[in-house]
Amino acid sequence: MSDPSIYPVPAEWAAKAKINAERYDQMYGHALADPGSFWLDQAKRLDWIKRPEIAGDWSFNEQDFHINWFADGKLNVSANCIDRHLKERGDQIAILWEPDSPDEAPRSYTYKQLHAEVCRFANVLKAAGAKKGDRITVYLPMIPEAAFALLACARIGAIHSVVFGGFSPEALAGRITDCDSNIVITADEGRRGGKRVPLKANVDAAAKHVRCLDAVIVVKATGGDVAMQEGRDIWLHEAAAAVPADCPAEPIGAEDPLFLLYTSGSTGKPKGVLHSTGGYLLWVSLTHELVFDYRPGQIYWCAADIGWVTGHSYIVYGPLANGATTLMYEGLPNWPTPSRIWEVVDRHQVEILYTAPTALRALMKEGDEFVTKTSRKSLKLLGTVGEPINPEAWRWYHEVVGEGRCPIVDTWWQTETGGTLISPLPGATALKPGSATKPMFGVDPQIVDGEGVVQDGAVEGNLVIARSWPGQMRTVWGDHDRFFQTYFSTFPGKYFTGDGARRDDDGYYWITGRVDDVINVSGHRMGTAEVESALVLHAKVAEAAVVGYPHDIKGQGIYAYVTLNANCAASEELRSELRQWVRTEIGPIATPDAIQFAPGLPKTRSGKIMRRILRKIAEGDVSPAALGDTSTLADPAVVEDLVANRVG
Ligand code: 6R9
Repeated sequence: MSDPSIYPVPAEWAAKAKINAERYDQMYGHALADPGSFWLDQAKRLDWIKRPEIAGDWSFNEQDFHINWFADGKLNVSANCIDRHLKERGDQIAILWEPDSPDEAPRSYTYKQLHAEVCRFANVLKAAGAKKGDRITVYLPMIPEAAFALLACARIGAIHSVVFGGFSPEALAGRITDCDSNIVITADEGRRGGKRVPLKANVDAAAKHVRCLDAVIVVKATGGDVAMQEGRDIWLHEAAAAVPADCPAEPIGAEDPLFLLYTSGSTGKPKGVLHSTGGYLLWVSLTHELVFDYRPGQIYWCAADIGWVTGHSYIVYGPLANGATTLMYEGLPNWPTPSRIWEVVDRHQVEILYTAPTALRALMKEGDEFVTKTSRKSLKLLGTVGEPINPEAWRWYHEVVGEGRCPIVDTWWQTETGGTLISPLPGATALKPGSATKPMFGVDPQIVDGEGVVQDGAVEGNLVIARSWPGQMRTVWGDHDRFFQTYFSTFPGKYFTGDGARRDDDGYYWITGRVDDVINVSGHRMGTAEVESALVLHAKVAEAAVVGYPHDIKGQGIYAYVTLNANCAASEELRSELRQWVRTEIGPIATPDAIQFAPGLPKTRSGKIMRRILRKIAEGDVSPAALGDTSTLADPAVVEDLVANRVG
């Protein structure tokens, strides 16, 4: 009884939610049967300067490859996220900001105030020479000005390229150069977990390797000492005082670019993923409203960083397009204590919380009392994103955090997809821990085998999407051929996600992880996520990462890196216990060949485990050339420990 494998839609959700099961089926059917009428109807949720008369016009085939949505429409994203709300909810809080330190006062901006901030910011950009189509790099901490900057770019039709504030000067320089960006927006310093991040100094260091830069706009965030270069550097507050208060929103074609976002460098050189204006905004607005069942007045918190796509789509654009109150948090989930997230929830009476499994696992490891000593009574709905959530973490989120009261939406999507493609809708979808469940309207997922043959029924394979959806990326900046090759050439005529997935008898999708992480043991395909999930079910295991490595007899063996809970000691007994544990949980073919106890796993700053490095260590190939660039890791020292203590 305590661990059901399916959680039905609670009766009150079925009755009150915007979308119930029947409506989901009806809308899902309509979107596939008659996409033109479905999407032109959905387009009415946005304010258009010129309403579109055509919806999707696309082909994934090489001969006439193109993707357009609402191409004859014109709109402005910033006007949709701000101006159109002024009449009805000008005095409602748009952005609620929680600073790094709990001792500091939160700040908030109503829609009216947001309008004023964004207009001035847009005029500062214009005064600095920015024009429609220019690329503007945004290298900011999690402060309200980050949202203002994005919306100011959108207001004048400039293309923003946000670079995560944790990236090094080298990484920043590479991204500035790749898109030939002429303006950088930064701050004196950032703050996270009580530490200062020298953002302006990093920009100065990056600028030495960059030739395209004309201006650096600097937000005074901490008041820390920075060097200002005459003729190039501009204080935002000084420039803002010198420009007009109003800035008309530029009419922008629906297919004109809105932003560029470089994907993390785990495979090859980072790609500048380009999103366009109309289709993207429609997608994030629709999914934000329906996946979270958002109601005006609710306090909504997406605990991501604006440096990742989740921050773009679900801190800024989706919520603000819907007139929401969106909470932005500057700091870390576990600082100064592992209770911080829950304290922020209580302080601001957050009703909807959206976070990543990695954060949940880290907090879970600290013990329940950090959660249970807070109230959390305001919470109504919980969400996750970023990686498969193991059922154990799902259940902890559901039982301990949500006290069994809040549905969990496990949203599967990618930087490339713009917004959520597969997710439960809380009033429509019964939940299964670890499953992202069902596709959004218009999303046509298929599972194909290695040859691209579509598989029916309950099956596991490569996840492809057979049709275009409005929020889809439009190109890789500067390399349209790479866009086609990366996503449309593996399985011709389809968008290849790079993920593996299983579909069960109920038509639910279970993402098994990146396909490049699938291990083939003695001819059996196995999701690394599956083994990891089994390992973390063990009471002593906090986190696990599993990779394949060459094995003489089996083809590939299973190498497991295991982080233990606080106060649990590594031992040979525990090692064999864990091997036996996985054997019983999944079956003998899943038994790890090697288990390495690791105090920490190599993660990107967005929390993704760098499997490339783990695979190399498992293979015994630990030369610097093999390990590659480890500078983008949250904690590069982790790698040294892993190398020193590898097993086998
Ligand atoms: C939004 C985001 C994309 C990759 C994706 C997949 C993994 C994201 C997931 C998930 C299982 C979920 N992923 N959400 N896997 N369940 N709910 O994270 O974008 O940083 O581009 O990562 O993340 O492997 O392909 P991005």
